Amino acid sequence: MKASHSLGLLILGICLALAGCKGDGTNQPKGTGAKHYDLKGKVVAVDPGKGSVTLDHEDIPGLMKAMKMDFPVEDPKMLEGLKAGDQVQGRLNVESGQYTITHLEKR
Ligand SMILES: [Cu+2]
Repeated sequence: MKASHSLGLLILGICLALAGCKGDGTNQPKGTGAKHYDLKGKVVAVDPGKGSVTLDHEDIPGLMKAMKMDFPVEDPKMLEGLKAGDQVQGRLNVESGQYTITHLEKR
């Protein structure tokens, strides 16, 4: 009696787990669609408080032409030691239309 009752709960549990799995199928797993680009340009302005940098960047093949624009950086610490006029290169992560610089260094 007791054993069969436990078995019933176990089967119920499996059904709930399967239903949960099906529901997750509608959600995109995090990280899909992210693209990475090499970035080269000149620092126009640095804003460590906001965690962003304004770059006069060169062409980014497959993404955009050369232009001057703001980029948020992954970690404001990346901006330490950088100032207007520095030639830099780095890595740009693009996900869901959101740009984030994940790597930045002087060149
Ligand atoms: Cu741009």
